[in-house]
Amino acid sequence: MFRLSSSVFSALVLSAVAAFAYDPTRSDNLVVYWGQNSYGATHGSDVPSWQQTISNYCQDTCIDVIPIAFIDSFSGGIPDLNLGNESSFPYSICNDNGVSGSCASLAAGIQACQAKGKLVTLSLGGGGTTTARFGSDAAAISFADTIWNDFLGGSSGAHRPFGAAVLDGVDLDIESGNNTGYAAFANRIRTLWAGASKPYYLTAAPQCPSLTHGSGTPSALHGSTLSMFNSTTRKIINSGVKSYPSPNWNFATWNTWAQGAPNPNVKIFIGAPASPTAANSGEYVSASNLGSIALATRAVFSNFGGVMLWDASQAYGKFDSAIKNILTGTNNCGATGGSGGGGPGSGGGGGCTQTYTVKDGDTCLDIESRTGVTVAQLHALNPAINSDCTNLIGGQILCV
Ligand SMILES: *C1O[C@H](CO)[C@@H](O)[C@H](O)[C@H]1NC(C)=O
Ligand SMILES: *[C@@H]1O[C@H](CO)[C@@H](O)[C@H](O)[C@H]1NC(C)=O
Ligand SMILES: *[C@@H]1O[C@H](CO)[C@@H](O)[C@H](O)[C@H]1NC(C)=O
Repeated sequence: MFRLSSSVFSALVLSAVAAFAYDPTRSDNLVVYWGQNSYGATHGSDVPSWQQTISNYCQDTCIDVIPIAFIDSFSGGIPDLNLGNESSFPYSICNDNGVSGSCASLAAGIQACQAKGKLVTLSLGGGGTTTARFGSDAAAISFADTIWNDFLGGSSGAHRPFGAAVLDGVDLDIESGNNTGYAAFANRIRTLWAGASKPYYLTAAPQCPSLTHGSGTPSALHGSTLSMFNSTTRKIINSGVKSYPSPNWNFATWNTWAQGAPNPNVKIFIGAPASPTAANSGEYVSASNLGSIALATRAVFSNFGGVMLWDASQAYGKFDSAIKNILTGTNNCGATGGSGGGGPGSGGGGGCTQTYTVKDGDTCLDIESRTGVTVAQLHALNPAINSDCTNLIGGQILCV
């Protein structure tokens, strides 16, 4: 699933009409991880298109939840924040080692995202790390206190990397190690935010094609998942869309578990890479294929919550809008004014009177011949299309 530099994976949210903010009752929510610059990790020379700051990805209505990835080390009980290319200034976003850092400038962007109804959470773990580990339940409980004070609603004597911004919850993307501490961590942090003035969310991406460890490659978090989510309301699962509908696709098993769980409102999302270069080889499926999988899954399973994508640097303005519009059955998701900011492709689809849904393999010339709209007009109407027209994605909705 998620790697520190490149990778793939999993599951989460959604609903029926255009949702312009996260809504736990819907089944068309879209979760997009941000922080690791998966584009930069695979396109080293295209520096201007590397990951932008978080506020750039909140300018349209496609994304509902943004987990910040990752706290990739728990060593010594100190949360070390790795946001990708942290040492490559000026395209580094910021760096914070849990004691001091340079991430305070993100606070305004995080708050701007939240003001639009989006959830911004903190993801712990990541695919490449060997230092996101708890040695004991006691260490995990202490770490929950630290995360609460440093990033969430607590404050006692804390070093706060994002200053006054109060994140909306915690995501656990634990892909190696053993199960020690995760249930204790989850129970402790739920205790800390119980009764708080705003809702907090706990999610996990346990990368578990199999609930019973019978097949696929479950992550270290897998064994802790059931007890962790006994009394929470949200959940993310790594599901391996490439294996749909077989041999390891077991959404039915998870849905059955969710319905029988102490909290039957737990939501299960399908997680997936937003680009071939955001995944390990062979793990990518196109937006149109993923959309079909999501709609077929939602039609059958009541605990389906939506789709989760890795990551913003490759999803924004392309795959994210394509999937969101498939989930909502509209073309409403897109830029809401302004230039749409940086990032590889932005906006798209919002507010046009006529649309065209890109087919896998389409070129701009194909679209011109199908719609009569010239390539130049296509570019003018859809600023997200790059000059060579090489960034079209099946399922993407264009103005024509
Ligand atoms: C940062 O970008 C470079 C590309 O120049 C890439 O090699 C590296 O993996 C990236 N690091 C992260 C953490 O994304
Ligand atoms: C689980 O991992 C932790 C952290 O690496 C280690 O301290 C502990 O001994 C491990 N427990 C088992 C049962 O392997
Ligand atoms: C959580 O629920 C599961 C399934 O009902 C149960 O097996 C497990 O013991 C529970 N764990 C906790 C910590 O309550």
